Amino acid sequence: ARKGKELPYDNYQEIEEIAAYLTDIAERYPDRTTLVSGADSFEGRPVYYLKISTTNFEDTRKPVIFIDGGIHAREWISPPTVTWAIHKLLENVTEPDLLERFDWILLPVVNPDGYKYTFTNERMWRKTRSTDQTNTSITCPGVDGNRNYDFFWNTVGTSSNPCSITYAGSRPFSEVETRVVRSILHEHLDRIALYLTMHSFGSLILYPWGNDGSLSHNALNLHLVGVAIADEILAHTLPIFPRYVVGNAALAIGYAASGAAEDYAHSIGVPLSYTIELPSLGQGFILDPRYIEQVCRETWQGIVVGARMAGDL
Ligand code: ING
Ligand code: ZN
Repeated sequence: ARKGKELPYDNYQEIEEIAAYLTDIAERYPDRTTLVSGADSFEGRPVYYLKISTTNFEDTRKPVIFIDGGIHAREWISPPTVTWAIHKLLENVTEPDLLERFDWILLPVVNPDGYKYTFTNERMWRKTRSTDQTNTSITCPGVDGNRNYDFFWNTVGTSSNPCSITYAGSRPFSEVETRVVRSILHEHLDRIALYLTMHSFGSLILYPWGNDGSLSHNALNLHLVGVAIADEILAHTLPIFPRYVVGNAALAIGYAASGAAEDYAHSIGVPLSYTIELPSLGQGFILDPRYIEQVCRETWQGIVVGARMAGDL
């Protein structure tokens, strides 16, 4: 294929650049990709995801690997790890087995409005940018996307106050952006083998249940695959980065929270479902752009191992 638009990995990727990249990729790889806008965001931006399949996505029975990013606006290292996966599956294929064995769904930015807002207005914005009738205070827009899923919704680690950064929303799936993820999960539920939702920060691989610290029926496999991903990342990381810790979400991160994507996906039947907290270097959500490519590379190596194990279970 001709060389197309390239996304920066030495600087953070703007929402318009990601959209242009996805459009260009879909044009350059028409027989392997389908670009879908799951919906328009609250402010009218497309919530894009790319389906990748070497056969026909709709009539194969291959297991699906689903990865999303950018649900939390300020966690800027998350979207490039998803666009890097697209790059590695289409433009720089070093693991052809992953293309043959699996279909892929890659959604780099779940929350494009919030993401945009962190570039233009407020670097530390976390939530969506929606307002509604119940969210009376127009001064406090936005819902925490990772508290908005329908799993013990608004019961722990959440707030009913629209001005809180962990506002759960007026009801489960009040946000059009989380409804896009819900639709993908349900549409392909019978074959999603692995779901990863990319966050920062903390160098953690978290698995259910995040709402109460209890373990699921599949906890042994969740832990086993999580440790394998962490070991692979460790083998490819730099010594300056912290070592990944793998564990139950509530216990490993130190607080319980309901309505998270990872818990919801597992509760409806996705066997392997994780929140990945990407690394930072002591400045929280701010990671020097010189490390973006390194984090993308090591995270991809972890995804490779996770996918292969998911396919073998
Ligand atoms: N961390 C996640 C959050 O939404 C999490 C951690 C995930 C807690 C799942 C509980 C369940 O708070 C970040 N960085 O957003
Ligand atoms: Zn987050």
